[in-house]
Amino acid sequence: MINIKENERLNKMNHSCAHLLAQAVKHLYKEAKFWVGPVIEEGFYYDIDLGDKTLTEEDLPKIEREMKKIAKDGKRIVRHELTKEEALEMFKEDPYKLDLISRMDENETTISCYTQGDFTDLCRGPHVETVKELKYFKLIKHSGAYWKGDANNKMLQRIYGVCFETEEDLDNYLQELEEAKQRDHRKIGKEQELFMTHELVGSGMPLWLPNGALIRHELENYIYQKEEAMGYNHVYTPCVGTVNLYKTSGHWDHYKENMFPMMKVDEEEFVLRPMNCPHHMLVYKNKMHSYRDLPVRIGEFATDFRYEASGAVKGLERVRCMCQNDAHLFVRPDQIGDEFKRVVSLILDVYKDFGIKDYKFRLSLRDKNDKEKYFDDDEMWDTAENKLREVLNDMGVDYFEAEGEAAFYGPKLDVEVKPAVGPEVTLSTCQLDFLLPRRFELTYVDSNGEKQTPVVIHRAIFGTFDRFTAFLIEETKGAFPTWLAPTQVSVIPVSSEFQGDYAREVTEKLKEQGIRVELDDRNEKLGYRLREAQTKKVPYTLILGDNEKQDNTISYRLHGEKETTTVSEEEFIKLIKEEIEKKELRK
Ligand code: TSB
Ligand code: ZN
Repeated sequence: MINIKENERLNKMNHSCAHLLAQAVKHLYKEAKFWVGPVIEEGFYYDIDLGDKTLTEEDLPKIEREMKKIAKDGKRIVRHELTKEEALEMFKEDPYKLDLISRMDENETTISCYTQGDFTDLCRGPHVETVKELKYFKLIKHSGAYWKGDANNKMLQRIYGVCFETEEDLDNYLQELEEAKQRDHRKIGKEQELFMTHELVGSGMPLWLPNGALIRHELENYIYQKEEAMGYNHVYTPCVGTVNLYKTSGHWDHYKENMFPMMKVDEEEFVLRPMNCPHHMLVYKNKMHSYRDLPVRIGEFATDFRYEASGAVKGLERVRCMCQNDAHLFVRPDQIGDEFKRVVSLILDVYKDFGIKDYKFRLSLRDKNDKEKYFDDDEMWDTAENKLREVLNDMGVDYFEAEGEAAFYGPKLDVEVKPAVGPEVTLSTCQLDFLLPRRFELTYVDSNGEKQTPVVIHRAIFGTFDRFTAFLIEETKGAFPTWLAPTQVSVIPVSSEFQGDYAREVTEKLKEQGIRVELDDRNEKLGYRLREAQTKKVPYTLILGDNEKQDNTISYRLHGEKETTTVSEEEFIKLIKEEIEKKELRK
């Protein structure tokens, strides 16, 4: 989708359209007061105080009609400049504008306003010449938004919209938006019974239903095998730790706002863990290590809890209870490059297996001025950051750099992907850490018999099973490759009366072969049952009629295709088992 913020002309039009929206709202709701109306990647929004009124679905078309009316009238958009005093006087009845004016830069002596007809808004501009230029726009949705994003403040009404130069552009955009909605993992997750949420469990705490759990199980087996082959040792550790554990690691000082609050049990103070590194440090420390044993690779499918703002939680993509595909690799300084390279290769390998092509590597560095978040040791940071850069350049991997995105303990390489709806998120991550091994006083004995401190690489290939599954649902639009599909084969006798016994026999045979198969011998029309298998996106639908029964054959139809292929039972079993075994992607 086009990034409107980055397109000069569209940016200007969307900004003007935000003013047009505000003007229309003011016409309809006299008491309306306006906070800010910025242009965003997807168009624009305006945060508005409507007193006690909460917008409903029916309000948007009304506001849109008023916008059209004003636009048709075609008033010019005129810029004026005021002194700060004049502006304070002009907006003296408006606490929101007064707040904005009072926070303006000391050096800003003049303040600009834009007027169109009966409406004036404080604004830096630029704008289009006249509202007549705004023809092809649409209000997309509305939501509540706390003033300044602070839950202690008043909830304002946010209206989102978008504006284009031509009708065709707007239509294309709306169509893309609709397609994105169809791909949204929350929608497919419900339709295919992959996961659910319940207010009694809590927000950001999804429950994986049997179909989703099957997918997750396959993902676990897949990555476990890869990691085992690469010399990882997997452990199980508790999803709580004491406050002291997190004080030792530094999370208590640097990560507390992302953690659930402490709970006291007898004399011990516990927290739900937000990360698994401290536990793995202790596993490493449980025995002596020689330089020859390194790298030591400790992996775990580990449950973590993080405080995510209630407005930020989203399906499986951003949750408060998550399971990381985590590992901590304890290496000698001379092994950093090689081990980091192996992790990046594993990421590339996994993405290839899943057919993921649309992603970006982000090298996340510290913000040199933020001494509070990042521990203060320039040399350590520079060494770590340069090392990562060097390996990436060496591997010829494309990446961009982002300051201020590092973990508090070190720089990292993140893989960024774009969900169907909403901003980019990180899937995989690989992080370099010189700090935690020191804080836990980890050692290994070098070739001279001296104690040295190892370096730790934190890495999560899937990130979390939660987020990866969300991404996979959207990538595949719910049509999972056969090895992952909760139901791999749907067996449909043309008539349950005449071919029901044969269909049951075939179903049993496939089950014996470990294939996830469902028999649909309901007394429903064939067309209806075929359509349902299509909607559920089952990879193979077997249609068994008299011919098939007589010849002991199978006619199958692949999801999304019309033609049927007839093969012997053995052939079918061979072909589907091979496809599952090879973890083939859908064609
Ligand atoms: C890799 N200590 C490291 C670990 O060893 C760590 O926790 N890194 S992390 O904070 O970046 O988290 C790992 C991954 O979890 C992220 O890359 C992201 O893919 C995933 N993740 C983070 N927050 C959430 C969340 N709220 N919901 C779902 N997945 C999340
Ligand atoms: Zn970690």
